[in-house]
Amino acid sequence: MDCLFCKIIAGEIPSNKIYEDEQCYAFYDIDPQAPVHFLVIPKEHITGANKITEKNSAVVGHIYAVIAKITKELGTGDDYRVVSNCGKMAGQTVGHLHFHVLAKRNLAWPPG
Ligand code: DGP
Repeated sequence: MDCLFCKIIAGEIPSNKIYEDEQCYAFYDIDPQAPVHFLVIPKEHITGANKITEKNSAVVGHIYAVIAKITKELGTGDDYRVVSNCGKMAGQTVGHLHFHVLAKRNLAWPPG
């Protein structure tokens, strides 16, 4: 499958991995927007948040639990933002569901 993030999961494209289990993969973003900025992705190829269904949604809860664990390990405290851009207008550039985790700076709201 011609998917950048599937290739990262498969190890065909190198990444700075933080965590991996049977359901998801976490790695640092190549273009960090905060002192801590990593991505967590399901191993299943889901193209975006709009393709989450009752059937495949369990991984989303798992990913949030993994994020809580990783942020603790990275010492971000309880202050972080989770973002999943869906569609071009929202800024999605990679067609594989991903959750950005940003921490260790003050984050403005609303985002641009
Ligand atoms: P989004 O724009 O929401 O679809 O986020 C895609 C993110 O993926 C963006 O912040 C940059 C990151 N990214 C793109 N290509 C690579 C890559 O090859 N390696 C890593 N580590 N991150 C990448």
